[in-house]
Amino acid sequence: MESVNFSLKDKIAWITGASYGIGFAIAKAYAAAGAKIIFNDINAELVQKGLDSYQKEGIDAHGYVCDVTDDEAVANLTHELEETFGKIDILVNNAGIIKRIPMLDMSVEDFRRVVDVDLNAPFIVAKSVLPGMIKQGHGKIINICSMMSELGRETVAGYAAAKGGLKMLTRNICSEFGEYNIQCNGIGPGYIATPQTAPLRERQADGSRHPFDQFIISKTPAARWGTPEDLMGPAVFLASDASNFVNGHILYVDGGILAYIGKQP
Ligand code: NAP
Ligand code: GCO
Repeated sequence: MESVNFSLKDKIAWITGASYGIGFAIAKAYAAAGAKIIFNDINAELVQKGLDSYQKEGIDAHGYVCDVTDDEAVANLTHELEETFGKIDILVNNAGIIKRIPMLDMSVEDFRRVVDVDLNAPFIVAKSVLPGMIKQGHGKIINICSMMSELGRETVAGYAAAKGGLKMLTRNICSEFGEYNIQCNGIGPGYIATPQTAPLRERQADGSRHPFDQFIISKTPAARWGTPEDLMGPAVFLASDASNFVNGHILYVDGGILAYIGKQP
C-alpha cells in the first residue's frame, strides 16, 4: 500500500526570523522530520540567542544575520546558502512585525514599515530562492499569513493590509510557478501565545485577564490561545511530499475562529 511521505529527510529548510516564536517551533518540527535548519534574524544577538536555543534542543541549526527587507542582503545570503548547502528545498517566510496604532494616529512610515517586513520581504526572499527551485525541479514556499489575511480589526491597518496581500502573493506564486513543481501555500495562525501577542495577554493590575485575552477566548471554539507547537504538524505537511498537489492554499490553524460567530456574552 502506498505510504504518505511526511519526511523532510535531506531537505534544506530556511525559516526567516526563527530565533524564537512561531518560526522556532516550525524549525524544530522540520528538524525532527529530518531537515537541515537554516534561519536568519535581524541582528547578531538574536541569531546567537536562536543558536543557543536550537543547541538546547539538540538541533545543529545554521544562523545568519539578515534583514529580510534588504533585497541585496537577501540575494547575498541566498547565494551563500546555495553555495554552502547546494540547494534550498523549503522556504518559510515567517519574519514579521506588527504595530498596533489607530489608523488616524499611524504614521505613513509605520504603515510602510509593517508592509515592508510583512509583505515586501516575503516577495524579496521568495524571488531570491525561486530560480534555484526551478533549476532543481521542486520547491516549497510557505508564507505565514494571519487571521488578518481574512479579517480586519481596529489598530492593525498596516498588518491586515500586509497579511491580506501576503495571501494573494501566495496565490500568485502558486499560479506562476506551479508548473515547475513548486508549491506555495500559506499558514494562517489564529491567536498564538508568542512575544508578538504578549501585550494582548498581560494580566491587569487586579490580576484579571486582559480584556483582549478574554475576547479571543470567547471567539475561539477551542476556548484557548494557540501555541507555536500547534503549528508544527501543519507546517511539516505543507513542506513535505504529502502536499505536492496542494497549492495556493491558506491553511488556517486557528482553533476554529474563522468558523465561529463567538460565544454569547
Ligand atoms: P515574533 O515573536 O515577533 O517573532 C518574529 C521574528 O521575526 C523575530 O525574531 C523578529 O526579530 C523577526 N524579524 C522581524 N523583522 C525582521 C526583519 N526585518 N528581518 C529578519 N527578521 C525579522 O512573532 P511570532 O508571533 O513568532 O510571529 C511569526 C510570524 O507569524 C509573523 O509573520 C507573524 O505576523 C505571524 N503570526 C503570528 C501570530 C501570533 O498570534 N503570534 C498569528 C498569526 C500570524 P525581532 O525580535 O528583532 O523583531
Ligand atoms: C492582533 C494580533 C494578531 C495576531 C495574528 C492573528 O493584534 O490582532 O497580533 O494580528 O498576531 O496575526 O492571526
